Amino acid sequence: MRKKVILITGANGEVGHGLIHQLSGMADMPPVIVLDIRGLDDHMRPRVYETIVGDILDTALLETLINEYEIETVYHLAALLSTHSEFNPEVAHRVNVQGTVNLLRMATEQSHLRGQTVKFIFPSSIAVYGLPDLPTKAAAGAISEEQFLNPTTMYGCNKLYCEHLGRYYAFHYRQLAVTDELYRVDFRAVRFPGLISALTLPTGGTSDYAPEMLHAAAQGKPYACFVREDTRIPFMAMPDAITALLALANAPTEHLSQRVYNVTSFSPTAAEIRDLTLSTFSGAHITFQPHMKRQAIVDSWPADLDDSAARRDWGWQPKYDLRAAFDEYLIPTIAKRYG
Ligand code: AKB
Repeated sequence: MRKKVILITGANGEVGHGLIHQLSGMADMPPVIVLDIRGLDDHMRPRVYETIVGDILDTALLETLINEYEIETVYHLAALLSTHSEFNPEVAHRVNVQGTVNLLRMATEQSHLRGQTVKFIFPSSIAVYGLPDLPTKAAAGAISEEQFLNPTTMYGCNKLYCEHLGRYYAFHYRQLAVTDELYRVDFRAVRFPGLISALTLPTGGTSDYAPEMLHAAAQGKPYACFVREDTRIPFMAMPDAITALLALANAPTEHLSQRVYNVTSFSPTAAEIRDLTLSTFSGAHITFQPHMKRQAIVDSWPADLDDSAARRDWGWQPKYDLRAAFDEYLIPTIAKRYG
């Protein structure tokens, strides 16, 4: 008998840590195994059943995993983020797209082996959107899943294409084969806004200015924000992002009218984030020195998202609005973290 498990790829990132915390505290959950090229931070290891240091491009390794375990659900978090990806787009494509194909293929094979569909949960991103200019962005308001799908970054292109791949593997994989595919993957994706965690800092993203500003202030370090004060994109506190992943994973299939969902919480300007940061860390030294090329990326992302489909289909409801995110989660947790 192979052991039933949940697999998290890219588990040593900030979403991975949050997800492991949450899953390891839940009753009646299969144990978690993690796959990350960097391994897993020591303090997280007791929370998981096995840590595999490895690459999602290593198909032999993925094959070994499905022979050793019965994987019920895959949370495929491994990815190179938007800023990082622009420095080496082809590497990003390999990791973000080929890596996802490898995992989808593995999950399909696993579905056959266990005679039951494997759930495949995929964090997509606001980077799939591309608004042509600031007046259009201002006029567009909260945009729905089908609007402005013209990403300008390799990461955004990768995420959008992987959403299509997910739907393909879920509904059309090997559609011309002589024998019908009895078990395909159960693919579900959320398009995340920028995420802000009190415990970890992201690396290589373009929405990173918000968490960077706050973490720098908490440590008494000066921070030069790389976007203009009036820059507005949607954000979410990390606990809500984990709630969204788990709620989507647990939603009854018959409730899902689509496979890719927007989720969002609040849409502050960079100046509003600064003001809230200063209201606690009054001595913080925050300046604005826009990096024009990173600014252009953020300007192409929407100011707000329409997440009504997620609210309707699987009861999505963020716990934290902007004020609550700062007062009840970010400030107390971050203050404790840096003493
Ligand atoms: C990034 O900035 O690349 C990510 C994202 C918006 O998906 N945080």
